[in-house]
Amino acid sequence: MKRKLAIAFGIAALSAGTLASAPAALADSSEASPRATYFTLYQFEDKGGEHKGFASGNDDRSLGDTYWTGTRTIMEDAASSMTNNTSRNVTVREGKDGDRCAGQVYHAVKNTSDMSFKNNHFDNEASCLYFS
Ligand SMILES: [Ca+2]
Repeated sequence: MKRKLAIAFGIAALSAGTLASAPAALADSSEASPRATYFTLYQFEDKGGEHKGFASGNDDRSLGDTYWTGTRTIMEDAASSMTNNTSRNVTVREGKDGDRCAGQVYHAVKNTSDMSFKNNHFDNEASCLYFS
């Protein structure tokens, strides 16, 4: 954590070219770092719209009662892109069979992003996810 903040600060300081921007740089890095270790689903392509991050190992077997962050909008069948910055693969599926995930499968490989689920035939399908 501290190392990542230091790196982010260093980059921000370099691009700003002055230490006068130090407080702003710290605010930016603290905002970015929580998502760095999350599997994040986004409402639209290209990481657009609402988002929701899942900490590594934090399975959610029913997105039918999960809200996009900061909203009262259910996220089931509405995700269109993702970033998986965790060190674990995530399996996302289109449906449920009792308490189990079921139906079409989407594999979110660790440390990858996918800017569109459309070419995976998985746009607006995500209903259930678990880390492996
Ligand atoms: Ca894709």
